[in-house]
Amino acid sequence: MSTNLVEAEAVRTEQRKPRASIDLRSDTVTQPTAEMRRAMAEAEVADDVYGEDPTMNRLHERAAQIFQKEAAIFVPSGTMGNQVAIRCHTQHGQEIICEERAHFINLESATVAAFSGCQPRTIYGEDGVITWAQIKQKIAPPAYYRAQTGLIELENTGSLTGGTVFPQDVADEICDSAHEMGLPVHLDGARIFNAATAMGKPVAEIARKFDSVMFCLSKGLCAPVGSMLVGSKAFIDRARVFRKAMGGGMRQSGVLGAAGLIALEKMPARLQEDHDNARLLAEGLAEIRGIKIDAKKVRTNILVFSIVGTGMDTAEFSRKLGDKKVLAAGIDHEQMRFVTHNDVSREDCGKVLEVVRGICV
Ligand code: TLP
Repeated sequence: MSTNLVEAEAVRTEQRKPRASIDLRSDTVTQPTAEMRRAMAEAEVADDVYGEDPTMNRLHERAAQIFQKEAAIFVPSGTMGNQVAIRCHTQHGQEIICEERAHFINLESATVAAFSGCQPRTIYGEDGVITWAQIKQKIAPPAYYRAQTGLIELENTGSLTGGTVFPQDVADEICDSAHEMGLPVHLDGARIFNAATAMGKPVAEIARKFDSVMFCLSKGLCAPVGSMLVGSKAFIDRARVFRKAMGGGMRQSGVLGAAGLIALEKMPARLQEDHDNARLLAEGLAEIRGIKIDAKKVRTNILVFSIVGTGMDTAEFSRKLGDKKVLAAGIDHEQMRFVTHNDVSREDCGKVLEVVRGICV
C-alpha cells in the first residue's frame, strides 16, 4: 500500500471507478478527477440560496469572466439550464424556432410545454445547422390566431447530429437578424468547450451575440454535477427566480462548485484528446462492412453512424457490444452514437474497433 498521499488518492479514485466496461454511451459518465474530489472535501461553503456560498460565488464570477457576460448562475443540470432560460425569454402560448433534433425538445421531458407553455417550430438543417434564411420563413406573422415567435434556439455542438460544430458566421447572422426583430437567441452550449476546441476560438467569442448560453460542467469537463447559465445581469436575476421555482435552489452547493471550478479552469485543455480518439474511431468504423460514417465530419467527441448495412438494428448491435463489455446506445433504430471522454483511452478505442469488427463479420 502506498504511503504517498497523492498516489494513495489516485488509487482510491481508481478503486471507486466501476471500470469493467468501456463506456461510450456519453461523456456524462465521466468520473470526477482526484483533484476534484479533494477540492470538494475541502470546499468552503455557506447557504447559496442566501447568495452566501463563497465557492459558488467564485464559480459564478469565473464563468461570467470566461464567457465575457455580465453574470452567471449554477444549475443542477443542463436540462434545468435550458428550461430556465426558455422560461425567462418567453411567454406562455409562444413558439420557439429550432432544429428538429434539438435536445431541449427531444430529451427534456416536454418541459418546454409544461413549464414555459410554448411549442417548438422546427426546421431540418444539414448536420443540425439551420440558417437565417430558413428561420425567417418560420417567424409567425402578426395574426391574432398564430402563436407568436418568442425565441430562437441553437445548439453547439449538436448532441444528436454527431457532435457537429455550428459555424460562427451562420450563428452571428441569426443573432443579428433576430435582434433586429426584437427576438432573443439562446444557445444550448452543453458542449461549447468542445466546439471552442474544434473551432480554435475562445468560448466568449462563440457566446458573444447570444442573449443566453447554457453549458455543462458535468460532461467532457468531468465535474460530477452541474451546468451553468450565462447572460446579462437582468437575465441571471430572472433565472435565479425560475431556478428556485424548479427546485434548483441549493444550499451548501459550494461542494459542487469546487469541482465545477476545476472543470472550468483545467479540463478544457484536454478535450482535443477526446476529439482525436473520436476521429480514430470514425476512421476505423468507416472501414468496417455494413457501417456508414463520413470520418472527415467527426470534429468533436461524438460520432453518429449508420449500421443499416450490418443487418442489425441498434438494440441488437448495442446488446452484442455489451456482451463484449463495450457500452453504447442507438439514437434511433438505425444509427448508433459513440461518445469519447476522459475515461476512454486511445488503447480503449483500438479495443472497441476490434469488438465492432468481431460483431460485423
Ligand atoms: N445529453 C445527454 C442525453 O440526454 C442524451 C447526452 O448523453 O448527450 N443539451 C445537450 C446538447 C445535451 O446533450 C444534454 C445532455 C443536455 C442539454 C441536458 O443535460 P443534462 O443531462 O445535464 O440535463
